Amino acid sequence: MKNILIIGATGQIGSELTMKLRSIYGNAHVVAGYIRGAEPKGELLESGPAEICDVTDGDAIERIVRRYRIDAIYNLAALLSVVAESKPLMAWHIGIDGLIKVLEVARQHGCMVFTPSSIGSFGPESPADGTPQDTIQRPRTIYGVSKVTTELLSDYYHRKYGTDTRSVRFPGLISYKTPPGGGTTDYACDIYYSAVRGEKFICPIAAGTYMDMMYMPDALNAAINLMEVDHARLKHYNGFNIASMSFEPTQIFEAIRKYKPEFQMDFDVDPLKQANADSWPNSIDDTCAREEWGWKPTFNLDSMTQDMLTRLSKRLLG
Ligand code: AKB
Repeated sequence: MKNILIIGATGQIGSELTMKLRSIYGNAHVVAGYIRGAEPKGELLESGPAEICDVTDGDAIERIVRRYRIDAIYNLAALLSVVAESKPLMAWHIGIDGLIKVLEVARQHGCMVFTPSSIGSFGPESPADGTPQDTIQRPRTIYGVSKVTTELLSDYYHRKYGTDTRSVRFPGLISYKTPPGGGTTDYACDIYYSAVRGEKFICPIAAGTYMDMMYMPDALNAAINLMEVDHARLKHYNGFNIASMSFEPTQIFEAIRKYKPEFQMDFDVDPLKQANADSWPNSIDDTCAREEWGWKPTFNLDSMTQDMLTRLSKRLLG
């Protein structure tokens, strides 16, 4: 990767990935692609090039690829699982009509492409514990259907045209910088905001519901390390399971209580989020990612909690 385009650079992953890639590849070599209404601000805007880049506009993507001699695209444009369920056509349009535009430009210009998949690509028939890399994927949400399609379409371009497509199945991502919006796993981020603000947290996911989660620094390393690894080492290309921790609401609550003993939590279960969570794995098996490209997370629930509380306190309380 020499010149990189991030589509969706102002979103939860994009805002941090863009800055991290700029620190590795140089500010001028990483273009922040955004849509109107989600303009970059602050250091994201000031530290490097930024271009309007709607994922469904193939001509715009191609113009940017030519102008900056792009050879790698991180395609992060997507609606998260809960929003997608209320706007299925838009979820498909952004996720799949957009993806094929990106893949076509990549095919014509020889770019690598990274497009995230998710634990939401699994469904109730997938084995729930230690969900294997290659197993049944029959999700019941439009989000999951579009993520399985993302994996298949990316594999198709790889086999048919030799386009270098790669991806991971992200778990719920937790970050103190940009909050997620409209996902099933958002509670695991929101709970820290309540804890730092001294508010009682109302949890929308029932006690005992396990899901895979990951701290953002590990997620960024996964996206970058997979794209940097020698192609010859890979047997899978799209949809690598990656894991670092799996917990249920009471466990994250207790992890926070260790540092904030006064913190309180109650439950008000959201039926849609709960249905999604119930249909997703409790914990996935990431052996293939570890073996094929050396995936190794660095944070667990306790070290993430310490870091989140410290950094979020600084950000919110000064
Ligand atoms: C969501 O909850 O929609 C996402 C995901 C796990 O893909 N965070």
